[in-house]
Amino acid sequence: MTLKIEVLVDMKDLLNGWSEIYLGSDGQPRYRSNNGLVGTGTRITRVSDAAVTPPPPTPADDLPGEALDTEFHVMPNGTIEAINARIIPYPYPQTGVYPRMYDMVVGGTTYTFTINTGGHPFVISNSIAGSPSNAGQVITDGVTNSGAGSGVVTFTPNASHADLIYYQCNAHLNMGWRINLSDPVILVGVKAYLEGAYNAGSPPMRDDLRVGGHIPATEPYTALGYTYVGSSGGSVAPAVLAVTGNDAIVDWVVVELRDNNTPSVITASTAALLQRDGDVVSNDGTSPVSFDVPAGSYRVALRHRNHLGVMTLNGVALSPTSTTVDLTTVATATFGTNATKTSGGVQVLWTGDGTFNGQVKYTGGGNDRDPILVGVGSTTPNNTISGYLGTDLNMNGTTKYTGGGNDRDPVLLNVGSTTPNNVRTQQLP
Ligand SMILES: [Ca+2]
Ligand SMILES: [Ca+2]
Ligand SMILES: [Ca+2]
Repeated sequence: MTLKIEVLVDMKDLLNGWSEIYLGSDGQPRYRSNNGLVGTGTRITRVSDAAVTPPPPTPADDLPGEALDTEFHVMPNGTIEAINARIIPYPYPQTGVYPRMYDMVVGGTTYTFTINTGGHPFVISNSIAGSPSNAGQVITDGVTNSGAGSGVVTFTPNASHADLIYYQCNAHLNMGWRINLSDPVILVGVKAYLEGAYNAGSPPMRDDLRVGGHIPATEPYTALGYTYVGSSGGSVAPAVLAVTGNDAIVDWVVVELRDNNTPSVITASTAALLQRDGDVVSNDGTSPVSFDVPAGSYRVALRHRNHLGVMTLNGVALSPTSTTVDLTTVATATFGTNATKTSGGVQVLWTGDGTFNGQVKYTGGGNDRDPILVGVGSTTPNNTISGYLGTDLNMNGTTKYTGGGNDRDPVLLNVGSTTPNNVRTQQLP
């Protein structure tokens, strides 16, 4: 959805800020100012809402006769005002608990503000106070043209924004009001096995990295050069890594939602955790992975730091109800050819990409074998080293070049034992 909102200087109250803007049950925008002025249409334009499926309205939260789905509020003036069918005593405190407004500013959606406020620069802020207390509180992440007094400001909320933020005049106190950001609206329950941690035919996966205390508290992919879309990585609490059994954590992974029509485009991505039984969960260790994007069809991709990533061939309809995407079965078609490996009757992600470049390569420049040897020491090939290392391709906490259970053989095996010059390439567009 694109929601276009015009913020005009004559719609604000000098003491109390811009007027309240909301959408009525007929989908038409309305505004009302602190002096009781109610208007429709001309100043507020909803460009398109074709992609939006609003959550069902809660009658108690609605204005009489209205199914609100977007509201921007300003401080009221000196009277009692009914908002969402409740009588709210005046004056409002500037902070504190308010009757819950309908939260419909959705992460991942771009909102367009057309600004014509003269000397009142328009910003999105973490503070309700406004200038000068607004200093350092202005949000620029996801905002274009912040501070404009005229022209267009766009705001695309993402997961790094707080649930409650504000739009503000950046030159005056108390001119602005709150924006409620909705909670993540998409849940996805990916299931997958990593070959390196999987003993063929005998699930669940091993959690040797966790047992050895090697899994880092902060996701590792940023450090490997991966750039998240719409999220900022994350960390895991020690208690989550203390869980044992089938839901014990095997490693960090990345879940990507890709554009269904142009699957080379990553719409959103986030760090997540993989359990021994294959469940990919959020950083709390148990919940499905969530994204701040509208419901719809997405290709779902899974990445791992030393395995080849994989993506569904088809779009998956995702919604606030978690949808399972089981990459362990051939029944879930995947993009490309042999995107996963069959092992013990299930599909597993190919191990061997210790360099995280999308290729498993045994010989030649940029191969995945040499870093193993370099890691243990080029002149001491029988040496082993332990830790959270990309070169630990069988995910047992140790990097080993020679002898039983080494990390070199999986590279050769996955390019083809008799074709060591082959390169196996990740099947992602
Ligand atoms: Ca599980
Ligand atoms: Ca590689
Ligand atoms: Ca190893």
